[in-house]
Amino acid sequence: MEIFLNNLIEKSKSAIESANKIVITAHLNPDGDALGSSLALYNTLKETKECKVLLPNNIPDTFKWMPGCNEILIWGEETTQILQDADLIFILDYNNASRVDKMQKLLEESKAKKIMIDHHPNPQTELCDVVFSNPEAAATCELMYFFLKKCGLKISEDAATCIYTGLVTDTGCFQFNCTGQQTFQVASELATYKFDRSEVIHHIYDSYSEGRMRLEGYVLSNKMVVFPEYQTAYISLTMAEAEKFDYKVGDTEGFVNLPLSIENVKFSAFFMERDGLIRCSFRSKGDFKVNTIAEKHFNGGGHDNAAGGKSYKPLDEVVKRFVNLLPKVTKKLQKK
Ligand SMILES: [Mn+2]
Repeated sequence: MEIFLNNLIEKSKSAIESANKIVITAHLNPDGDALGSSLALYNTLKETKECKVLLPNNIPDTFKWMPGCNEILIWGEETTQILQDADLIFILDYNNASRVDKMQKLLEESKAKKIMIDHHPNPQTELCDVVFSNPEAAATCELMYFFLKKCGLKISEDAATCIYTGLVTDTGCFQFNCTGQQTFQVASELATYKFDRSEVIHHIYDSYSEGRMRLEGYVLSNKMVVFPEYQTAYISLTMAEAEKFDYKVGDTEGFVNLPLSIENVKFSAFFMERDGLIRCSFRSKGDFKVNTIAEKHFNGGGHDNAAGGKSYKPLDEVVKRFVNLLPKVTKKLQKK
């Protein structure tokens, strides 16, 4: 799918050229792809433009090594002015203004030109002047690579490192189904750069704290519930439990994927009490869709194999609801 139409690239190039204050935004609880795409663009534009990355909340420690990470601004009263003064805003790795939490209102009210680059389905097009959206892309970083190239911007070693980070994290090291021909094309072109690719992997995957490692052991042995008859498993976690293991934001990243390593588990869920609500994550293997379940039952949405939702009910109620839904929603997975 060609989304980088000439007229849209021309529009973006002139928006960048005429902008005096560029603000790059990405979604709440930024992941490797949100940070990768933001910092790739930041590292490219900062040479010639006044440009800032502004995120709704904190960056997980795992990604603090990324080039330019120290210069990222985190949302607070004092950053209001920055968003208000912007004349060009980039919306990266999210499809809807609600994904930037407390920044939503200012973003929607802003008169700045807005360019969205994203791979989540159903983009809020009316929010933006230019939308580059492709749900088939494995990562926003994949799209960012083509965007920078098509705009004639030179991709530095630092920007390449950031793009590679997003590719690696959103594809689980190129293992998920979303990994496509273009993903490998970008990866292969990035291989011509001199940055240390194995170093990127070490930073991301070999950076757990002792507490994070033990928390994983705890949820696997005590908190994972498997339903072989539904090829489904879930993990639930309270904040009190997590805190016993010196919990830090980002520590439960990837927990939702853990049950999928069991041979006959095709659908997995993770429920965690956080920020006064229950965050729900869903993953699946093969053609079992989890976004429809997230949408219909958990106030959320997402990709076919990776989705999320939330609930304001107590954790045990949310889990109960999930378990009660299983006979109905897992029909495709039940052995006849
Ligand atoms: Mn992404």
